[in-house]
Amino acid sequence: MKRRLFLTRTAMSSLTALIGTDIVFGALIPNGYTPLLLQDPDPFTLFKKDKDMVVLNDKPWNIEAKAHLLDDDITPNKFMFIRNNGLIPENIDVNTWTLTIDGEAVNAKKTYTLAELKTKFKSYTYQLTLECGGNGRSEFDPPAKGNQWTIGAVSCATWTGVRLRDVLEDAGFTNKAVYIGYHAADVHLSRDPEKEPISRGAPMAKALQDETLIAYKMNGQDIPLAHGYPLRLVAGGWPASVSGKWLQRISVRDRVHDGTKMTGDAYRVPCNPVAPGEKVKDEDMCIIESMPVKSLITYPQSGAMIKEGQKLNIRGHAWAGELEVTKMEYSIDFGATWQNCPIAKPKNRLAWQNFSASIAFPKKGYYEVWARATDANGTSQPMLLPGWNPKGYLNNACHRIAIKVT
Ligand SMILES: Nc1nc2c(c(=O)[nH]1)N[C@H]1C(S)=C(S)[C@@H](COP(=O)(O)O)O[C@H]1N2
Ligand SMILES: [Mo]
Repeated sequence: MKRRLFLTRTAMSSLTALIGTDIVFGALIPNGYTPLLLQDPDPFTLFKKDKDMVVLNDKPWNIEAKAHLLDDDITPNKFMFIRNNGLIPENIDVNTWTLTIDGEAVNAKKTYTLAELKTKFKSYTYQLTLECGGNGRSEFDPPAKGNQWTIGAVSCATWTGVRLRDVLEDAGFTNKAVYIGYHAADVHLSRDPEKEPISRGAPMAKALQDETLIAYKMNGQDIPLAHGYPLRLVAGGWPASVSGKWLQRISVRDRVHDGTKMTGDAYRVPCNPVAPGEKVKDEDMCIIESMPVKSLITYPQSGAMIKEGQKLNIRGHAWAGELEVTKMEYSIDFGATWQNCPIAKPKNRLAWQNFSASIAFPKKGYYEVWARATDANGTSQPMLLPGWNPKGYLNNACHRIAIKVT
């Protein structure tokens, strides 16, 4: 009798959350036995990801999409990349989960339960582009350390939650406020409770934007565990590292937030261009803010074949951090000439935009289709690689697919 009760109620419910469905005979699991799914975790089952997603690292979990998997207008969970700096929190209890607002620039710290957040404040839904600052890192030379993301560390889901601004105003902040910093429940790889895997933030101007949310739903449902259940900061258009998952505390700082991965080479790039491989002084590094203009051809998959005389229909998405994409072009001659193609308006500010084109090829053979977006400031994507930086951030080079006309 006793041996069957080793799993407490909370341990059982977090197991259930991890597996994503009821463990029907869970109460009968023998003492000391770990369910198979957890013995040898298969990330696709564990996180409900598509089998074509690519696992870059399992400690911590880092999983990316391929371009053609990102074809949906709104990215479903199964195609959404996972970027973890530490270990996913265990034993999440939504009944006791709270969010605390504290820091040098609040008069008094204030704590909200999940229920208070959801009932006290108006909720908003926005579709928001989240791209990892290191997306595209694999192409830099000399290579940069870190996950070798190709092009799949970007998503554009819908997020529902309350405005960070409304909560900060309710808590009350002083005119000393400069920056917010988040603190979360994930665990440092060393399991040292004194260390945070990551604690980043944003200047007050970004924190107070309409679209900056404390979200509790993704695509209309509870946020999946790997993406920050039960509460997450979402700051679209900025490096996704600003969007703190498993959010527990926000500090309103009287200085630029100095949490883990706010300093040194982390999420910072040389303020001015440097030669590849060059050492950059700390004071010459700048924090990444709005992400650069970029686009992806999500249909067809690279390597597609068409018959001579047929037209090729392509489609994809383009985004530009805080800005809108105002021009979209494609090239079939390795960037020698470019043709305009239609680009749709975003669903809301900070959402990616859809483009499509119908392309005719002059004769049989091998081609590449390159796509290039231009933002409202007139800045276009570089054809091959942007400026090198020590950690390989901000690669917004044109996406390219191979096509064979037979
Ligand atoms: N608490 C916490 N928040 C986090 C991270 C993390 O490791 N821990 N990773 C950040 C980084 S670097 C990125 S790119 C995004 C990834 O979000 P996703 O896994 O939901 O796609 O989450 C950000 N928020
Ligand atoms: Mo990231």
